[in-house]
Amino acid sequence: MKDWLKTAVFYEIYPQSFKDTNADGIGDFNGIIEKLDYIKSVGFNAIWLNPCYKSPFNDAGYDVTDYYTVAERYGTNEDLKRLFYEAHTRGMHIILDLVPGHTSLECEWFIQSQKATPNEYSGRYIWTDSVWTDVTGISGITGSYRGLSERDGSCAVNFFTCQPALNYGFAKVTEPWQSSMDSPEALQTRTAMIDVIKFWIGMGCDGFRVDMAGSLVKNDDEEQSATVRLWQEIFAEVKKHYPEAVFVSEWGEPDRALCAGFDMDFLLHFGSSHYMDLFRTDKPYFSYDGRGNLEEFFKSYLENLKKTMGNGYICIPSGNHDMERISRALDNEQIKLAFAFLMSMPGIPFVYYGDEIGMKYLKNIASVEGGYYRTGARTPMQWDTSSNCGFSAASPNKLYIAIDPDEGRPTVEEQMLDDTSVLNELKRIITVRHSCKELGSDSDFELISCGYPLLYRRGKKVLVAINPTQEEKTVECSAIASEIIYSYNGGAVLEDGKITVKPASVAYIRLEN
Ligand code: TEU
Ligand code: CA
Repeated sequence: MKDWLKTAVFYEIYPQSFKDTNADGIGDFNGIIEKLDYIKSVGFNAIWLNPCYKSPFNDAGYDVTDYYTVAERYGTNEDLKRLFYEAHTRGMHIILDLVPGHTSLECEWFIQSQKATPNEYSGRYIWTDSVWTDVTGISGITGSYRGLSERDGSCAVNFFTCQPALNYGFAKVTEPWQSSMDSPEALQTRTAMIDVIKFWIGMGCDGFRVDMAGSLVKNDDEEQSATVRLWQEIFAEVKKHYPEAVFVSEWGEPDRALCAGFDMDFLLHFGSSHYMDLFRTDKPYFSYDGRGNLEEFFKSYLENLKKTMGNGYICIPSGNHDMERISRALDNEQIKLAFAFLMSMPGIPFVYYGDEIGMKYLKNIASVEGGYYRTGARTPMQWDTSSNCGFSAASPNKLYIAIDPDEGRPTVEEQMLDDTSVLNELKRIITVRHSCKELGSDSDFELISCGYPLLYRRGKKVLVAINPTQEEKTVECSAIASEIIYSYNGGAVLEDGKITVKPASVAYIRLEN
């Protein structure tokens, strides 16, 4: 395990919306470089960058045209290299987004693959042997691209219609047009993707977040064992050359993902994690009325933790570019408590850009680049009170997505000056995480109670108590306090076999032996 990962706190950047430095209305690499000191000042020491490769942007860049060249709108490969360098000089790390499951329709591989004459790329994608034979009903395939190619066949797609699925083979081959996992064409796809990984790591990137990592082998079994094997084989090759590279999967099944060789996996809005119960259901746990329920969340979490301990990390994100923002259901006070939870859990925390100031989720705004409901969580970062909130010097109608029109919108500048802001509270919380080894990624986790208050012990010695409700909560607790490491809004009192947690407050308490 790479050492830096053990103490990592990640910041996710959606590059389109972060910081524009050439007034074209869209964020760029230079903008990220400009803001590295800010990112570091909040306590983040690692960054995940959403896809920044050449693309028609029908799905915000998750439709890659050229895996080896960055999109002009963000800068050049050299600029990205400089971003890696600038991050490294600050002791920070950067991972890129790898999209191995599909390309855009404009990718040269797909253009070649659509030709009637067989060529090197004919088997790069999943094609049936006739346009009249469709590819529906196979696990891992979401639809097809039919009747638009010179080649007689239907091509499987992985997500939107504009994302033809790359061919890593089928776990169980049931039709003549399906490739096995070890067929030459499936192995060639695999090699092509390994080359992409090697290229960027060679350029100085520290690893990858892997898009739809569980989707690669089609017609897989319930346990996705063929996809697990595929990744094990990919990592065996990559790690021969780059043992230090780190990989986090968008899989949502930590047990499988870590067994496949990933260093970490996300809990997400899909899968069996009950992640949504924390901050995003109609009755999220982190709300004042105390009607949330984390039993299912912890049932799944503890099982996953047991299966993965010592083998990699579970990542609980504050949100991401695919979800409504955490602020949709939580106000700033509740967001502070949510951060106190995220930063005191095992594994690696991820914070989505803008969540650190409680940026709003904008409902019902027009879809941009295939975002649909996700667009409301992708609006430009709000830096200050200058024009376009300091995001861009372009005229407002040129912006990638319009700025939140609410005049009360939060900004970094204003929150930095306000000691009671979400931003300053998060800074304090991350500082505590970095300075207390019991709160770190690897240390032991013991759930004491998941009602109200939420109580758990980290590294045997530190008790975390969180009460999101508006009433004081008292429960029995036999531990003995030695020192309050962190408290917010009154915190908690632990004495005489009881703990009382004040309304809407949190405490990290060091225990006596
Ligand atoms: O997402 C995969 C995915 O299934 C979801 O996160 C999805 O975007 C969401 O559930 C919609 O409701 C990944 C990327 O994170 C996403 O942005 C891409 O659109 C998708 O893959 C295709 O590459
Ligand atoms: Ca720009």
